[in-house]
Amino acid sequence: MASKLLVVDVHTHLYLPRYASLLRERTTLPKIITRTRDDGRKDERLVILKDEPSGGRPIGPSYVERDEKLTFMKKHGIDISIVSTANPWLDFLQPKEAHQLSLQLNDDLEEYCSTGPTVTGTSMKQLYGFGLLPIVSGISTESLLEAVRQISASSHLKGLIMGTRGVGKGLDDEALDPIWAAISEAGLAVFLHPHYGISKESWGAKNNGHVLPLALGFPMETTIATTRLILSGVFDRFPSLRLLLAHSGGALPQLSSRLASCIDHDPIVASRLKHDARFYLGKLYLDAVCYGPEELGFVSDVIARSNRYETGSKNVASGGRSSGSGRMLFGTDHPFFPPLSSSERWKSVVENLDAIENVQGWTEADKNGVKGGNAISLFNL
Ligand code: 5CU
Repeated sequence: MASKLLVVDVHTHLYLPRYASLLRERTTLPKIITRTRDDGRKDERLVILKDEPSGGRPIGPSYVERDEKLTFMKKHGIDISIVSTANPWLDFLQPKEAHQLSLQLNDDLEEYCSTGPTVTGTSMKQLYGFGLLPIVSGISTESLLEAVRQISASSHLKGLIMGTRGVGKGLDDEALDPIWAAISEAGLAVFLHPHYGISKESWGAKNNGHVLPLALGFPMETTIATTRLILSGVFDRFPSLRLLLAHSGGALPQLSSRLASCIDHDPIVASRLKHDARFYLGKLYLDAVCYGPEELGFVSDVIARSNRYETGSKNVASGGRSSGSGRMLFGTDHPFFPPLSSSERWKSVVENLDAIENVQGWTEADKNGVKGGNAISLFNL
């Protein structure tokens, strides 16, 4: 019962020291650069996205130091964090280096979590992690499977974080079938997270900083990658695959009926799928990083209605908003989007917790589930 009251952050990032050192050594993107300010002090900046305004964003200890993560958690009442390496993971490396580094970083992350503190009064740790696969172009299936086995054997790693490129052709590439099979069999969750956004030509010539790529490009990338997974039949072939989508699944919930209609009008695609596209949304898990109660309520409804779209189900009623909440999980996106002063509480935490609190039709138990109970069940903490 106590577990229902714990707050668990499933969307919280880090760069492990080994990874940060690699970024510091690099001269091409992604990289960490050091600038000397007017007052002579040195200042590190992280450049991970193409065409970043003002030479990247400040990067401080919050990206790397475990104590900073724990201080942030304490300040905001977060009991447990499932931490993951932030984008762009190993995407920019050659297969050999990606393979070696994935194994090292997974070991580093296991140690980061296992040697951390315990939640008072429980046997649960405060830190768990999502590991990394060396999922880059040219990698062998065996190297990917080796990383899946390693993560599975690491008791504090509860899944893995993955971008959308796959081994070069996206996640709907059949070459990944043995990986989906191994991940499903191991009972690991996959946290699907964007990095590339969509083509910068879409953003026009005005300087809008990071707003368009982050607010729209990131979620659209997740929307497209997940839709391609649905269309490829991955969820029919691997029905126990547990996929957690960043940023509440982007635009997919809003577009899911349109998607179903387009599939209906395309017999070749329709004949590939066992169910109406809307059914598959009920197989997903979505973080609750969308900052507004109305958006969370809507996403919850879309998950709740999914059972109506299972082939063969006749006149099944929607499960109701409450039932959709069971697949939604609180997150912060820390250490991205920091406040301007160090004494402030982070808006990304305050707004996402307030949003959960204010969803119409969610009971106290639903809200506690989204804040932490669902994560405790999903990751078997
Ligand atoms: O601010 C950003 O660029 C990001 C990012 O790159 N990754 C992420 O998870 N959140 C924000």
